[in-house]
This record gives sequence, structure tokens and C-alpha cells, in this order.
Amino acid sequence: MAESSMAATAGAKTPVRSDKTLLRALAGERVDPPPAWLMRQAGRYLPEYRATRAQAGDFLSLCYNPDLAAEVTLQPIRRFGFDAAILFADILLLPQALGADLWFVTGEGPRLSPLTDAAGVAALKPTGAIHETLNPIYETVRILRRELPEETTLIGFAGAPWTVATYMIAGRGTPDQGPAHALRTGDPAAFDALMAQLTEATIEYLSAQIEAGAEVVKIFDSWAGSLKDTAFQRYALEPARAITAALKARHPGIPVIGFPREAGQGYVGFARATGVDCVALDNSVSADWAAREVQTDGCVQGNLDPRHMVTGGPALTAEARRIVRAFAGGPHIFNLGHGITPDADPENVHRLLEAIRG
Ligand code: 1CP
Repeated sequence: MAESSMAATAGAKTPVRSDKTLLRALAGERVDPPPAWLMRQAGRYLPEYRATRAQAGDFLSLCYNPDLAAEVTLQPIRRFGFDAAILFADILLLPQALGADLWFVTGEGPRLSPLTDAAGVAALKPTGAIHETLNPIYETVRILRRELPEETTLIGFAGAPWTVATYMIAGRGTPDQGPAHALRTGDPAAFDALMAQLTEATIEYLSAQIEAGAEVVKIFDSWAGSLKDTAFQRYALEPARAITAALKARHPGIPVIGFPREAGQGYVGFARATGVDCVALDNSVSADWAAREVQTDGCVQGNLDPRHMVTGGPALTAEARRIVRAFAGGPHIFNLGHGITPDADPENVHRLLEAIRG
């Protein structure tokens, strides 16, 4: 109640005040202990996830089944009591909604029909058609808003246009994003047309998630690190800026987390240049450096090496506490630097939360 009345009087620029720790950190407040969640917190390291995935049949059927997708989103909340839940879906559902064929090869990863030229871009469905495919995802969001504990924040997400384009162009994950770089330099008009449509479609997709009940959205640019200098500005910064501006114009106060993974020096000034409320950091940068160079602009998220969730022991506790201390001077959301891996030990998640929360 208090939350909605404050929202009504807060005005367009002021973030909604809330008792939710994650929203407070995103609004620029230093929260002690910091709110915590983990990328890929619903996943194969949890036996209950593997059971629900088997019930769904395969990964994509799980994504498009709102009851089961909501169930796997809730599993790590029940088991660990994280401060946030992230919608269970995948960044590659958007290309599928735009007409790409998509399937997952067990043990290898995603496959899509490759998009190699201007004709391929022109053959994509119009942006307005995406909701036909993505409606079940919005239903998952609605179920989650009903079922999540009051103190848990619901995060929606999408891939950033560059990262999504790398999969669409190659038709699969690649070590160096070579095919996408080749199209970017070889046929810039086709590449720019693809980026423009992905930017527009991402705005529509995230906006629909927000309308369904997502309280924060995160933009995953997993391959931002392979863009340098002007290419980074044009294809990582600029789309993040355009998406953030459009979402905030439509949904005043909606917090946005940007994750330009492995951007290195590109993390500096990223929040100012794009308008995101929080920059998520991978574990290749030091927390002390990021506290000085990035957190000075606002909230940061990160950045424990996911290997600690496999190896555990005193190093896990020491490293988690070191990160909490490094970021203790400003707003911080605790997370890993990348997703938790299938070989992680769920007991180590309990140990991690103990280390953070004391
Ligand atoms: O169960 C399984 O076998 C499938 C494994 C899996 C899972 C659990 C995939 C396949 N996607 C997901 C869920 C997922 N993907 C979420 C759900 C929410 C959560 O974090 O719990 C999110 C946010 C993603 C985002 C995603 N998908 C990214 C960006 C983040 C990152 O990891 O860098 C990327 C690049 C993908 C593509 C993708 N989907 C799945 C795989 C194996 C991959 C990566 C392929 C590659 O390595 O190139």
C-alpha cells in the first residue's frame, strides 16, 4: 500500500521507494548486507530443476510452459531465499519470435538457422508479431508476481542486440563471434538493419515483461567484450542507451541493469552513457578497481568467480567477504561474474549467503 501511494507522488524521475532490498540498491542506496541473487540460479546444478525439465520434455518446452517455467524460477527462491528471482526464459526466444528456427543440441548448445545477408534480415517477421510467440513468457511473469514472496524482486531480461545478433548470424555460439564481425564489416547496411530491428524488438519484449509485472529488467550483452572502441560505442553502448531511454519513457522509474560482459575499461562511464541504473560486472575486473572507477556512478552488481561455487571451502567465504567489503562504500548487489555452472554444489550457495549475510 505504502509503496503504491509513494509511487503515485514520487514523480517521473524518482525511483519508487520500497522495502525490497534490491530496489533500494538500484535506487542508489547502500544496503547492508547487500541484496544477493545469482545468474542462472535456476539451472542444472539443482536436482529439482532437472526433474522439472524432464517433466517438460526439453529446454524450449520448459521455457514456453508458464506453470513449469514459474516453478523452476521459484525453486532457488524456496531453497536459498535470494533477494531476487529472474524470469526463467532464454535470450534466444526473441530471434525465434522473429522467425528464426531455434533448437538446442544436448551437451552442445543452441542452433539457429543462420542469417547471412540483407535478404535474411528482410525476411524476419515484423516486430509487432513477436508477442504471438512470446505470450507464454508474459504469462510466466504474471504467475511469478502472484507467487513470489513479498520481499523478492522479479527481474525480467533480454539479450542485448549485439549478443543476440552474434547467435543469429552464426547460427550458434562461437568462440570469437567471427561471423557477426564479418557481417558487421562486410555488409554494414545489412548488419545495421538487423541491429535496428533487434533494438526495436527488445524494447517491445521488455516493455511487455514490465507490463506483466517485471520490476527490474536486465540486458545481457555477453559478448560486448569482443567490440572495441567505436564498435563498442556503436553496437554496445548505443543500443543499451536507446533501449533504456525507451523503457524509461514508457515506464517511468523502471530500473535497468546493464551487463556489458568483459567490457574492461568500457565499464567506466557505461552507466552515464546509457542511463542504466546498475552495471553488472564480470569477474575479470577487480572489485577494488570497479569500486573506484564504476561504482562512483551508481549501483554495481557482481562479481564473484563462479568457480568458487564448485570449489567452495574457506576461499569461497574469504573471496565473498572481500567483494562485499570492496563495494561497502556504495550501492551494491551481490552476484557472480557469470552464470553458476551445472557442476556447482548447492551447499556452496548456502555457504555463500552465510558469508554475505553473516
Ligand atoms: O537446461 C538446460 O540444459 C539449458 C541450459 C540453459 C539455461 C538454464 C540455457 C541454454 N538457457 C538457460 C536459462 C537462461 N539463459 C536464463 C534464465 C534465468 C537464470 O539466469 O536463471 C538466462 C538469463 C539466460 C541468458 C542467456 N542465454 C545468455 C546470457 C547470459 C550468459 O550466460 O552469458 C546467453 C548467452 C544465452 C544463450 C544460451 N542459452 C543456453 C545456453 C547453453 C546458452 C549459451 C550458449 C553459448 O555458450 O554460446
